[in-house]
Amino acid sequence: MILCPQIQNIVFNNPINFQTHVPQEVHDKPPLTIEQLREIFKRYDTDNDGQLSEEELKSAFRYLGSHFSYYRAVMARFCADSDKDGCINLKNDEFSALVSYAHSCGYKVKTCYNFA
Ligand SMILES: [Ca+2]
Ligand SMILES: [Ca+2]
Repeated sequence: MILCPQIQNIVFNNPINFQTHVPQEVHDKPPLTIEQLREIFKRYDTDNDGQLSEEELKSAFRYLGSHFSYYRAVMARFCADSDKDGCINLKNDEFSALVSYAHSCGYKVKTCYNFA
């Protein structure tokens, strides 16, 4: 490709750094609030039994952007499943404990750069 000298000058003196060029808005996303997390988890009770099963938890964490949704689902049950039935009850303290746990992970408004 032949460029006129003026263009060449611009191109070679202003290299674009693709490694560090991440759109600014990705960094500016605020973390999800407790209220937003509650709504998201409720949506993932897909069989509407008032409980979040392991599969439903994994799907919710995947939606939140977790690359380790299995681990997060295990940890969430460890922190929140107080009656140890394997599910998170959406109608009692288990749900609040789950939401606090997810909140502590600092998930942000959906981006593809969340590696939590
Ligand atoms: Ca369910
Ligand atoms: Ca339970």
